Amino acid sequence: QQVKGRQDFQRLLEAQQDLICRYHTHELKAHQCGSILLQQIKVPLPIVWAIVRSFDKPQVYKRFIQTCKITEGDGGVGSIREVHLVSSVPATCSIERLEILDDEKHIISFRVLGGGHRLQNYSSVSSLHELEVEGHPCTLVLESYMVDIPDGNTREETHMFVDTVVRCNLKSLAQISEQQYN
Ligand code: A9S
Repeated sequence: QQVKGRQDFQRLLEAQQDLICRYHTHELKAHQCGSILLQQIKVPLPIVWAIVRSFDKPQVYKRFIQTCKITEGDGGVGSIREVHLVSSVPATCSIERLEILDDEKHIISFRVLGGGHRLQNYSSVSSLHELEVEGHPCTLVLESYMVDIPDGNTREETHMFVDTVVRCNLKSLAQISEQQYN
């Protein structure tokens, strides 16, 4: 995606390079694939973070999720959620554990423990970064993931499939954030 305010973006990447490398570097095994996507949202960070940090309510912006319930924990690190997916996707449910929730660095990470779908060992990290574009407060979201390549699928197919889902979630996050802000 194109990011407006190129210089601001470059400055941000330089300033936060340690954090980005630390949280978005995944050690991939031979049967795994991963990627990183970014989304710029023209909304101040606290509004976006409030949506992203709610481990118990992913359905607010993830359109493939129909319902979610916490089965273990209080929504903090170590909590486990059971999400039920909409009927249009080739999957039923997913059991996911909250791995990182950092309200200062604005990082959230979860890992798939199991469920009725093909994305085994999926894990993702999302980080939010404050950015000013043309004088307006903006949020840059970086989301990286890794996942096992399912039997019978190629690396490219897996990569394309997951990128499509994540891009869709990020676009929806931008929409919902903008609705709340405006
Ligand atoms: O939920 C996320 O943040 C990211 C992804 C890639 C979720 C994928 C998914 O929920 C489906 C959309 C249903 C696709 C899972 C866990 C498995 C799928 O097959």
